[in-house]
Amino acid sequence: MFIDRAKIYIKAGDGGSGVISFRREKFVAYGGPNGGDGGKGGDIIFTADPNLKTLMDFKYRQHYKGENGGNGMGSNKHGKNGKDLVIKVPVGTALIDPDTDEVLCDLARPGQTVIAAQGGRGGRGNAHFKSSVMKAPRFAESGDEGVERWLFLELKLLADVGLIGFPNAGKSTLLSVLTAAKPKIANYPFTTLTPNLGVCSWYDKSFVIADIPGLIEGAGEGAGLGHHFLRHIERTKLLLHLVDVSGIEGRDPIDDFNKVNNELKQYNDDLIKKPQLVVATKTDALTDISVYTKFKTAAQEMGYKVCAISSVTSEGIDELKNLVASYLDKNKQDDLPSEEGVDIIPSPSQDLSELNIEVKGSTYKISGAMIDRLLKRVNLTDEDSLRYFQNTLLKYGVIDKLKEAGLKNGEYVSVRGLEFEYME
Ligand SMILES: Nc1nc2c(ncn2[C@@H]2O[C@H](COP(=O)(O)OP(=O)(O)OP(=O)(O)O)[C@@H](O)[C@H]2O)c(=O)[nH]1
Ligand SMILES: [Mg+2]
Repeated sequence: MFIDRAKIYIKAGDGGSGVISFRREKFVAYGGPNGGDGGKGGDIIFTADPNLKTLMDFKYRQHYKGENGGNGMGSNKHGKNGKDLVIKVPVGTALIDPDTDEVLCDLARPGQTVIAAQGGRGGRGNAHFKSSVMKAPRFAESGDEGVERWLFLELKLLADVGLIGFPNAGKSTLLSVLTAAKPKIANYPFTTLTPNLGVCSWYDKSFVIADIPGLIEGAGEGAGLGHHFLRHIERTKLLLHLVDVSGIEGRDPIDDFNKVNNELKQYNDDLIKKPQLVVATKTDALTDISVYTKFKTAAQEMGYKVCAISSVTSEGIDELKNLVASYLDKNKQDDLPSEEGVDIIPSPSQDLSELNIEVKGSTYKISGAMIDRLLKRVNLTDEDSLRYFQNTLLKYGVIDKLKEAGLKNGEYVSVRGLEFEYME
């Protein structure tokens, strides 16, 4: 299993502010409040897209932000809601909390969608705060801030294509030509000891290729590097079977081809049934063209399609990419059911019941997530706003908790540096 990772920062849009406004009409001396609400901030949404293969895009861009909601307007007009930001990720991407390593969501199915950060609620306009005691509220709420957080995106890469063949057939060289991978290449057998992976991009398609160690006769009994590494290509959709046809090493390509297939069969029956495209390699160094033509005819007679390439001159490379891309396109796996409905990841540190009270003499300092949220909505220098703030503290039981902590008439409550005298 190979893992592709990226760390990104997401911030949902802030809610728009509610507005303070009063009706102004001919013959109506004191019109009532008609300030509209702010719009909601845009969410950050992830969706699993089967056309994407890697997290490459996220290496270049790290910050993602949802649109802010518009402010409310007079005449009870609601502010515009911020646009959601939809981020497409490959199927199989997990969203992980970098602080706790907790998997927040595993986008395993095509089309699966999750809201990873919710946009802030729009603030309410002053039309909401009209009551029998407050006929003309000169107060409106600010919008809530959108959720922001860091996320790890993690994708377990599964190769679409596996490269097989004898040692020195040119597998790692071909991987280095088709992809940005830089595997070790050398003119001795078993250069590759552990699988290498690369992503080949070809026009609007991309596919993952696995280069594995070479196979020799008797690998099933432990010859060479054995054959346990074949598990890395068990889930590929296509095998490229590389055969050196240059004749430089004096080998018989047909014999090499059959021996490798024999080892696949011994490993398991499914592997030999996997579709193979035969790739004749090192055509730039052909010593005897009849070696190649004989091999080609033999492979074709066995029912294989043969493609000839040189990783040195690039001859046949584009044709090979076309063949692989169109094969994968025709054999797309549509069998995974897609998922409907949208999940929501709870926002971090949103325990609104959290309340800290610190007592210093006759001053009770309060703080916590709920107080922070409330403070963002109000303007403490405005009398109506202040009254709303105090009522909310009462409504949510903050005053009761302060009393439990010992608060008495005439003592002080302190919030972010502002002090109020408490009067029952
Ligand atoms: N002339 C020529 N040489 C090539 C070509 N492709 C690979 N080679 C050479 O063949 C040798 C083996 O190449 P590798 O890519 O390491 O072969 P491999 O199949 O990965 O070998 P193992 O990892 O040992 O199984 C190296 O010396 C390469 O430079 C080619 O198209 N033309
Ligand atoms: Mg190699």
